Amino acid sequence: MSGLIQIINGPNLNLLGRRQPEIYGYETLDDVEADCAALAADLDLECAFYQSNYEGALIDCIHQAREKADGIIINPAAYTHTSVAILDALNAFEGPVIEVHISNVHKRESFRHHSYVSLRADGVIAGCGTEGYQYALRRMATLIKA
Ligand code: CA2
Repeated sequence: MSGLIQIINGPNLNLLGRRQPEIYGYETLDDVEADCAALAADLDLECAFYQSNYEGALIDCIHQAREKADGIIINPAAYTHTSVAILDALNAFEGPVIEVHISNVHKRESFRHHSYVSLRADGVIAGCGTEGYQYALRRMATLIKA
């Protein structure tokens, strides 16, 4: 394997596939993890998957990624729009960061239009459903092999 990608999901994404399928689709987070693991193997990458409903736990995961991961794919969920602390943690990570949103946040309420994390992200994918994680992994393969 030539790179480890830490995939991080924020609050309420553990409910994926169980509520609001009209917005977030029918795949569960376990399905997303399995799809990512399969694609990562094809891309000669390894991925580690993490979800938490707690801001501090997400920050700890980002700190741990500094020691072991080559890139971070993150869907910070609602913390996208509120968390300077997650932005600060990502700013201390040296590798590429890609921000993913399942829904098109720009088509939704105006409070979802601003992202603190986008100030750090090297790429942003929104509105492509759970396929967005796959696009992010493909982009990550390009970035870390460059
Ligand atoms: O579109 C996305 O991926 C979001 O990051 C999802 C967040 C939302 O606050 C962001 O504005 C956009 C919400 C995650 C909630 O996930 C659920 C999934 C299924 C059922 C209920 C919530």
